[in-house]
Amino acid sequence: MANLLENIDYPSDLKKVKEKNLPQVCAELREMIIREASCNPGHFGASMGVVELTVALHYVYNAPYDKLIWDVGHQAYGHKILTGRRKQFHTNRSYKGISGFPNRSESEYDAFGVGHSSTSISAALGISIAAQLNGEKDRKVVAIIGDGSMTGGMAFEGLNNAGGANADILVILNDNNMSIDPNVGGISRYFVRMQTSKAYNKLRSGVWQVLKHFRKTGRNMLALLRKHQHAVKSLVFDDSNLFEALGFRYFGPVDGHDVVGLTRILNDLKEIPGPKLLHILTKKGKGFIPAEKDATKWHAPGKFDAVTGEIFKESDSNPKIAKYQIVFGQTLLELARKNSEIVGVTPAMPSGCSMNIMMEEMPDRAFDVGIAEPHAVTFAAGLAVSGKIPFVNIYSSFMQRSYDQIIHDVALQKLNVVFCMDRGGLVGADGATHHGVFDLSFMRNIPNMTVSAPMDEIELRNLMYTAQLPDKGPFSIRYPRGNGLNREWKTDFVEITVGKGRKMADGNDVAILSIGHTGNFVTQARKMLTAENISVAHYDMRFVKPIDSEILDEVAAGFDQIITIEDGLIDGGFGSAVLEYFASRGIQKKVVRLGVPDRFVEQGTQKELYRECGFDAEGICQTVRDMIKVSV
Ligand SMILES: Cc1ncc(C[n+]2csc(CCOP(=O)(O)OP(=O)(O)O)c2C)c(N)n1
Repeated sequence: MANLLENIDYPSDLKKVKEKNLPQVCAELREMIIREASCNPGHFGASMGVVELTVALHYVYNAPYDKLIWDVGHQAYGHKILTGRRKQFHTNRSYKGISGFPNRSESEYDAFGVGHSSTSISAALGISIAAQLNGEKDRKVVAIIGDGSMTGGMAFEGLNNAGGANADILVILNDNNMSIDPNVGGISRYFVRMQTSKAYNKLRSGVWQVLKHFRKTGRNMLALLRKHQHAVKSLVFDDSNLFEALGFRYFGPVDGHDVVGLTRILNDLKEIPGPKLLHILTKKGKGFIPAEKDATKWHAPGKFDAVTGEIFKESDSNPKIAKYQIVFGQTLLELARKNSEIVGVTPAMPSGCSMNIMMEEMPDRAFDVGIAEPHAVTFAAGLAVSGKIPFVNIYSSFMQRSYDQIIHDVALQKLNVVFCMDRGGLVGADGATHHGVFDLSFMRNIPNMTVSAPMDEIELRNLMYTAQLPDKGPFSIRYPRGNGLNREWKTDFVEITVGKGRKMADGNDVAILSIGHTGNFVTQARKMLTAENISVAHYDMRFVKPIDSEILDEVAAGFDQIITIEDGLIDGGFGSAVLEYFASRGIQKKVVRLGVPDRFVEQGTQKELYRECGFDAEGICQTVRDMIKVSV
């Protein structure tokens, strides 16, 4: 049969396909995702798992009038391909290309911008209530959320509100029993029980009653239920069901890989008013055997061979150079071996931040708490109140979720919690939702908080060592995505004096103050500038708070022109801290602040984005040249 996908640009084209040919569309969609993701890497397993659901949704619903809201959005590749972006899909996640996540400015089919988890139900409720207020009674609103994202508190806040509001929304729970790592906690166990327990294994009479109300369409559902009695279990009106208790009508669990079955169920559910939840069972990575076998590895595998499934090493990967996350993971374990009070906390990112290294050796002392950043921080506060020293590792952009918990539960009580923020700074292909560019700004205005950023992985180790020494109080350490520098990083621990930076190089013309890994750009820039007979002093400040006043006084005394550089938002960040220090002492100097400007930066490689923002080595050189030119 001719290729069907080639003729599908929009859902209107998909709707012309005969129902019996939908499995072929799914096969072609899968093939395209494999082909594209193998050479242009991104998220993989999640999109593969929802191919049938995606096709069924666009077959049944009338997007963009009907609103489909993907939670996290890392599973929306099929949705993108079916909604006008098939021909651009090869630019997925690349500079100036399409975003790896649903993005309202990219397409009217992307009903809500996402990237962070557990927002879909709240957003769907808002959209549904707005439709009610606007008199758009026929508008359908669907939230699609994974079992991992269902562990996030916001998902429950949304369910609670929606159940009480009697809003007309459908929540589809895509249950593949996985987060990035295996899903954790009571909810995850509950979902497994729902699939296996005898109580859920029989068809309840309620389902027949509900569906009889909707006779014409109901017949489809009944036929499907009859056909799949072995696999399809259904519950209706059962208060022992969590979702029912919250005010939702629960349907399922059903086979999420039966595309025809799904279209029929969705057609039925369209006719049922009020809050409904359809529980579907899928396999992450479905259709690509290596991905089915190791879902964690294939969450975002990088480039791979589309036939053999061999995952290629990153082109810049030097086996001797470790990623910052590995240095964090190994160092945490080393410290935990020496200090029995140390515990580890990660909200659903054990392999992402490498806390799995500690988990393997010390399963009792390292905790995956689910996709629950606010909870992770307050849980750590509880541990700290009892004398433990928690290392909470949260990607910088996800830490935004925990702001009140950091202030109210940790800093206000001056607790010894160490916040390790991985992916601090521009992260690259994940784009605007994931850039960790706010943390220096939002951490430095919290009383009691130490705010630090290592220039390299040895500094990271030493900062981690320092943070777990007695009475350090709340201590944040942020480091970037990617590789460190030194070949031999397993050095002996050295305590770093809190609030002390270091002079890296002398110079006469301009002083550059750097924080974190941007110091390495300065090192490169100095080499280029020295060749031009321009002499630049360089200080690695290490701490944004407390800031090193001795260095600042020295710089103020010796230089008229100063540059600050940070891989973070300029406004309110490190450079602002320097300016505030100078202003408070009446010091008037020309200070140029380099970093991320006051706008959202899209996706690209980190290199491309550093360039765009002008704080890579070339950007520094240019800034220095311009300053010198003006002053001559
Ligand atoms: C607030 C937040 N924390 C962490 C993440 C990182 N993250 C991306 S996908 C994912 C797992 C999601 O699991 P699930 O919802 O079950 O979807 P699946 O990948 O299994 O399809 C996590 C933890 C995130 N996107 N947002």
